[in-house]
Amino acid sequence: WMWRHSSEHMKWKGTGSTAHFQEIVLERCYNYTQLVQPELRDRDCQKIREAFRNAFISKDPCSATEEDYHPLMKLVNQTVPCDKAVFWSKTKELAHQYTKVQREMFTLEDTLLGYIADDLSWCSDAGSYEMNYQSCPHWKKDCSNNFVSVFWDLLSKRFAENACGLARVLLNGSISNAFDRKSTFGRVEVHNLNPMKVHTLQAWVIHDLGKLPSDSCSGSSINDLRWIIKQRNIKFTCQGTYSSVKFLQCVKKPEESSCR
Ligand code: DN4
Repeated sequence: WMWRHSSEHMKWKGTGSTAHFQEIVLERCYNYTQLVQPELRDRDCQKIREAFRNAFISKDPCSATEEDYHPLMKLVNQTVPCDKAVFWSKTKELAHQYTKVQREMFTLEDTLLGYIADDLSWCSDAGSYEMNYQSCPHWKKDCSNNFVSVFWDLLSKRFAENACGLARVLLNGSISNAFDRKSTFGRVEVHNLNPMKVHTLQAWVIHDLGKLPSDSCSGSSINDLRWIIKQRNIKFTCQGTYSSVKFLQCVKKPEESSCR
């Protein structure tokens, strides 16, 4: 047992599969399709759970490919209405608070597969019909083609490809590079917006209340983004404050002087 434990199960540097992964996937799927977005009520959650599992079970956890997830993607097949997609980078909590209030807007995690997988971890081992609950490959320290990273990259790519009309992105002005070319947003989503479908990318650069901003619409990282987007024939706009988001921040910190 000691040998199995150390050399077989703790071999990766990332957190292991989430306990009760299968049950959580099924429960989230039913919650989403029956209560959150009933227009997807005909999706088969048992099949979705099975296709998700089949994508990675008994496979080498460092050899994931997009094809592994194609059956799952095909089962779900969801589109987001035009003008409603919200991208984010280093602003996950705020972006989700925003779409929770603005119910018609969608981050990736407000689509079925993003909702199911949010904050979960999953992997197996070559030839094993079990999940590995001890450890999974860390995307930086072990391998980038692990099943979690490939899943989010594929989902992010599709989310961007399907966006239409006005697209929005919530960026973090309290860090030095609000736009980071190496983030999923900078590496995948920006390059997969379709100029035939998306006319404008609107950036909101939000900074923490009561702190001086570290980056802004006129900073060099946003200029990078502006340049990339214009190069792709999409209009770019940027604003440093956005009242709807400011109100959300003020709900959490009503004592802030800028909230009075
Ligand atoms: P970010 O705030 O830099 O990263 C968001 C989360 O994704 C963090 O927990 C990152 O982990 C993790 N992450 C980023 N890249 C990878 C990767 N290659 N493999 C595994 N985990 C990764 O923001 P971002 O710009 O990278 O990603 C946000 C955008 O991409 C959004 O517009 C979403 O549509 C989409 N997305 C969402 C998720 C999610 O909901 C994940 C990836 C992409 P760490 O840097 O803290 O270790 O979880």
